[in-house]
Amino acid sequence: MGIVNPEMLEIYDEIDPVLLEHVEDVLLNRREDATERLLDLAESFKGDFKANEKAIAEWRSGTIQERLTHSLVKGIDEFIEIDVEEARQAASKPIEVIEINLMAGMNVVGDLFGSGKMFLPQVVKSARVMKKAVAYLLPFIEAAKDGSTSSSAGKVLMATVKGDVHDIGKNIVSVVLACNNYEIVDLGVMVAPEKIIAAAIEHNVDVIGLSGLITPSLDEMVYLAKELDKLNVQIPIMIGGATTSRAHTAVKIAPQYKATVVHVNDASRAVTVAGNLLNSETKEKYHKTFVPNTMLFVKAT
Ligand code: B12
Repeated sequence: MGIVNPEMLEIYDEIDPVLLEHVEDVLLNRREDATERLLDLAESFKGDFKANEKAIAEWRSGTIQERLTHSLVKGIDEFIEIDVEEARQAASKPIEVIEINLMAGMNVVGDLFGSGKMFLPQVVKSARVMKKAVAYLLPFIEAAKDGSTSSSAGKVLMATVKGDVHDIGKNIVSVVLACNNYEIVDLGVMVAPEKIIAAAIEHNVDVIGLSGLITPSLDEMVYLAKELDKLNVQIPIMIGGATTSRAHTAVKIAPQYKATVVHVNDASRAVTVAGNLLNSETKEKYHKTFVPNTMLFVKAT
């Protein structure tokens, strides 16, 4: 038995096959000379800065997407700002770097995590790199804001639902909305339904934005919709986050609530959807597109 520092763990599939064989020989007691062989091999790693430099040079020579994905998967923050800047210069809008490049990298992290090839502490490192990348982009997203309107476009409550700690997506949506003159009431993560309801009423918000990335969050959203309905609240809801879906929103959440519930795929769409929800004509249209019997729901555009 051994206790390891999981932050230092390699992704199993990516361990050098020769090293892996030598280590497994020891751990699984596969050969008589396993220890000596591993010690011999260890000598070749000693002070091997050149090999390290070579490895860095190798992944640094990849495409911008490959480099960003590598940094996210490995939790390396050393080059993230340089690469994000390069991606930003190539993109037509700074938000695209998040929506296209960084999301692609996080999806690889998600897949590796989902298939047991990455562990939680490694994903925490990835999340830190993602946050650093987003923080770098924020001033640019803000600068891209249309300065023509200064009055508030509306008030949006944002919260990650009870039991769920994921906040990267929620924070991005909050920033994007704020850059478009929405006033944001951010309640943070793991927010109890009672707190969301009380804050929505107290701040008299125009839209409630709920984020959820784990399966139990879906039930939380259904529960919250029911509770809001019981209180006869009429504030439209935007649903977002990796595990939420158009189908779940239409079939499970929307029927619980008399006001409009819209599923929003990504941060860039949140602005248009919030705008449409505040416009009486388009709001009505969203509401009517949900037909319970046919389970039809038109995706937010
Ligand atoms: C980073 C991460 C973490 C970090 C979170 C750090 C943080 N501060 O957020 C840490 C390591 C803490 C973590 C923990 C866990 N995680 Co996690 N995590 C992820 C990962 C890899 C990326 C999530 C992310 O940030 N993506 C990037 C952001 C930008 O994307 P996003 O959130 O989807 O947001 C975008 C849109 O969805 C939308 N959006 C999001 N919210 C909202 C809200 C509104 C209103 C609107 C309009 C739009 C909107 O806009 C955003 C930008 O476009 C995902 C895998 C994945 N690919 O999603 C797993 C994942 C979500 N995690 C998962 C799991 C299982 C867990 C744990 C339960 C693991 C464990 N065993 O403990 C815990 C959860 C603990 C808890 N109680 O919540 C699973 C969930 C599976 C499921 N169906 O339940 C996933 C899918 C991984 C997997 N494939 O298994 N995780």
